[in-house]
Order: sequence, then C-alpha cells, then structure tokens
Amino acid sequence: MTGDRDGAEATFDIVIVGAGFGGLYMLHLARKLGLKARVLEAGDGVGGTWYWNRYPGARCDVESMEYSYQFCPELEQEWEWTERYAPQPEILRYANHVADRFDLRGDIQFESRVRAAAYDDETGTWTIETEDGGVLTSRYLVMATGCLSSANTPAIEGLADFKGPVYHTGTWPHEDVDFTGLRVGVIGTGSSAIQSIPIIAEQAAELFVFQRTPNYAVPAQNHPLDPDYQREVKAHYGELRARASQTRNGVDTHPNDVSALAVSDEERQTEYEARWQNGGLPFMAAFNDLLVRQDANDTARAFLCGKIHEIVDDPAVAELLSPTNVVGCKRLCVDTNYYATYNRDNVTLVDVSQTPIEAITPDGLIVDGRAYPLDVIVLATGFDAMTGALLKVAIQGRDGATLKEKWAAGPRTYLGLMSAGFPNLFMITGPGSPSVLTNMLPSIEQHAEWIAACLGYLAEHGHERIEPTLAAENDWVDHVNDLADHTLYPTCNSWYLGANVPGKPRVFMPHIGYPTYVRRCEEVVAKGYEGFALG
Ligand code: N01
Repeated sequence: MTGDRDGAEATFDIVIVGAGFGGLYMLHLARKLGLKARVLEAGDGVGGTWYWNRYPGARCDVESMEYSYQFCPELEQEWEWTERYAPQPEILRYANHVADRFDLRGDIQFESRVRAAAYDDETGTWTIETEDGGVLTSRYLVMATGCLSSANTPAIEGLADFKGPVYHTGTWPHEDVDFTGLRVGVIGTGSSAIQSIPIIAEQAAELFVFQRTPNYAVPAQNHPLDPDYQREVKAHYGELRARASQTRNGVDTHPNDVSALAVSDEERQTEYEARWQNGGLPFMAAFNDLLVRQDANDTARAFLCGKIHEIVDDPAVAELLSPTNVVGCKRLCVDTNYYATYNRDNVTLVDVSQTPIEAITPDGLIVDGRAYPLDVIVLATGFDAMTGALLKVAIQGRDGATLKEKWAAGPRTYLGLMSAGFPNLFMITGPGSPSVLTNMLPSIEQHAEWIAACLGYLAEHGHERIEPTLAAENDWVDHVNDLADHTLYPTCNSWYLGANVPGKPRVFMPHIGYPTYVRRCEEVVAKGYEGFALG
C-alpha cells in the first residue's frame, strides 16, 4: 500500500531526490516529457548546496555570469547578478526564482528525506520510502542528491560534551550567527574555512584556526558587476558558453596551451602574476601541464608560496600556511583576505598536522597537551563527497543487491549516470562523471538533458528498462582510473579520492576532461545507447 505522507495517491512515472539545481531542472524536463513527477527534498526550501551552506562568506568560486542555467535564454537574460562571484544568499534567491518562474513547487515535497529505495524486477518499479513514513512508487528514480551534501563530522573524542554551540559549515543554521566577543575555534582549512575565517575573525574576540593541511588560495578579486559588462556578456552569451564548454572544466578559464617549462622564468612569472591579479580558478589554466608534470607544478607552488610569504607578516606563520603538495591536487581555494587575516592580533594558527586534536572538552579543545578555551566551535571539515549522499539512502537494486555493497571498494558506474544492477536509477553528476572538476551548472544540465532524452527514447521505442552492461561499466571505471593515473591528482589526500573520510576506499571518483566526456555521452546515444541493455 503506497501513499505519500499526506496519504495521497503516490504512484509516479519519475521520482527525483533533491531540489537543488539538478533536481529542479530534472523536474522541469520530466514535465515537458509529460511524466508524472515528484521531487523529494530534505530541506524546507529549494537550492541544495546553497540552501545548506549558509556559513559567513559563502560564495561561489565560479563567476556568476557562468554559474547559471543556460537552457532558457529568457531566464539567462532576465536574471541580474550583482557581484562577480555571487554570494550564497543571491544564488539561493536565483534557485527560488527558477522554482517560481517554472512553477515547480507544486511537484516538490519538502522536509521529506529519503530513507530507502528498492527495485522490484517483476513490476519494474522503484519503491521509495521517506523518513516520515511516506511510500512512493515510480518507474524511474533520479538521484539529484549533490556531490558535496553529506557533511563530514570528525570523530574527535568529547565533541558531544562541548558546552557551547558547534556549527558545521555544510549545515549552517538559518538564523544569523554572531561571533562578537567570543572565542572561536575553526577546525579545517579547506574552501569553506578559507571563505569564513576572514569574516569570523572580524567579529570574534579570539579566533584559533586548527590546521591539519594548508591549502592554496588565489584571491577572488571579487567586485560589484558593472552593468555594462553584464549587458555585454548577455549580448553574446552563446559565445561565452561555447568557449567554456571546450575547456577541461567547463569554465571560461582562457587556457594557455603552453608548458610551464617551455617559457623563460620571467614569462612564467608574468603569466602567474596576471592570473593572480585577475583572480580565481583560471589560475590553474596558466599552463597546460600543471596537473601532469611535477616539475611544472613546482613552479606554480613556488609562485603561490612566495605570495603567502609576501602577505603574511610572521615568516613562521607564512611557512605553516605554505602547502607542500601539488597545486590543484585538492581543489584550489578562492579567497578574500584569507592570508592577511593571519596578521590580525586576534587570530592564531594552530598546527595539528603532527599532533592531531587530542580531545574536545566542555570548555574547548586540547592539542599536544595544551588547552584552548573556546565558546564556539566551527567544523569546516568538509563532506563525504560524491558517494556520501547516495549511500546514505539504502538503495537496493535487482536481486536484492545493495549499492552500498556494490560500491564497498569504490563507486562503479557507467558514465557516472547509472550503475549495473540498478535499472532505471539515474544519478545527476554521479561518480565517474566530470562533476566536481567542472562548473556544476552546465554539468548538471548536460546530465539532466541526457536522462530526459533517454527517457524519451525508451518511451518512443517501447522500452521500459535501461541499465548499463557490466562490461561497459567495468571499461568505464578502468578508463576513469587511467585518466587520473596520468595526472598528479592522486598524489595528495583529497576528497576527490575519498581520502578525507576515515575508512573510505581510496579511488579517484571524478572523470577528468569535460569536453571529451560530453562527446562520449553523445556517441553512446548515437550508437543506440551503446553499453546499455534496454528491455
Ligand atoms: O571541505 P574540505 P570544504 N582534524 O574537505 C580538515 C566546495 N566548496 O567544505 O586537508 C583537523 O576541502 C581537512 O584537513 P585535511 C569545493 O569544491 C566550494 O572546505 O583533510 N582537520 C581540511 O582542511 C571544496 O573543495 C566553495 O588534512 C580536519 C578541511 O577540514 C569542497 O566544497 C566553497 C579534520 C576540510 O576541507 C569542500 O570544501 C566551499 C580533523 N579531524 C566549498 N577533519 C566555493 O564555491 C577534516 N579536517 C568557493
């Protein structure tokens, strides 16, 4: 007996999990196909990542003119961004605008976290259970659960006993958090920490940053968007989108197709300096071999560490902030005043690389026998990335096989879209697709459009089921691994590799090379869904 939580009829053609950018667009496309659709969303609003990550300073590291949908020219033209890099509240307003503009809310069930989903091979349907007792059935199930949506809380002894508030950047409260006059401890120095630390430092009486591994950051050089510039981009939007679609990460980075070692020291310095002054992620496109040759990467490292030493007054602190790993091996951070924040008298950097945080007490934190009294703890400790949100749902496919067991040694997908043994289950930006290495919006659109076209094809050709063949999936997994092995990506303990979560298998999860990936997806379709079994 099925029923949603209100007891209403709950049989759908398609159930979509998540009302972030992926889920919203998938719903829009499903409706266009005439499918009866329902989106299940854990939060009480749309926006996904941008709904949850409300920490101070949260903003996108892809420019706002690019971090937006491109499926609807009118939407593209009518929305006005205010800054070069949009702050979280503005991106959330944009997601809400999209939901309203396309009248999507009527098919979204909020505050409904999906607990389990099981496939019945006889009926060819999925049964989906929510935590509040709802049961829905559908032919197709799309997981639009996001890549960075399962917060990673470190297992530090005593965390639960801390008497003050503990905030995770990825599940930040909706109310304003005021740090004025407080002693604050931030654990972690990834993108979320690097964005929030300068703002927390301005409010807090004292800020202690507990750093295990330093990260590279390039200034955002953020500024209000000049209306003339915005008009100019909109007048030629297609050209910008087309340029971006041909880069390795789907961002208009102006890649310089030259080896870092093929130019003089002076030319190299000039290129790095120009990219530093311009700001943001395009720094990584300064030369074409930064992520494939250690000696090339060393030149970028020397430049960035030089900048850290220029900005930070205390040479010992600058040294502690200087990473030794490959630049870009972990996602490059994009900051505003991050390094300069360590020149403030109320900010202390605490190195926990050699002696991890020992314990948290009701009054603070202990490192190497020393107590740090704190009023508030901020966990900027990241996510169980790419697979976390998928595996939190108990997904059971054909013959009772579970996704968790199947992926015990690392995720296995074909094209990052589907996994063998789980018919009619699609993932938007799943592991094995370029996803987190790209501008997420175009990657999301490409996946949602691929899935919608596939559902149209199945209907047109009288098929009811699709799943990858094991052979195609195995080849794809090998291909994704081979690509990574030809780069420097596997050389550090990044979340791309699952290395940030204790016990998670060390497997490089995203596919490297956005344009080739898109072409491969198109080729698969042109060859009648090559590598898929249709039934
Ligand atoms: O998470 P992270 P994040 N003790 O995993 C440390 C996107 N994003 O939320 O490196 C001490 O990068 C951990 O240390 P280590 C973006 O793709 C985008 O910051 O594992 N420290 C690390 O320093 C980004 O890459 C934007 O040694 C501990 C930190 O916590 C991704 O999200 C903004 C620890 C976690 O860093 C994730 O970023 C924000 C422990 N027990 C995020 N456990 C923009 O668009 C963990 N750490 C700008």
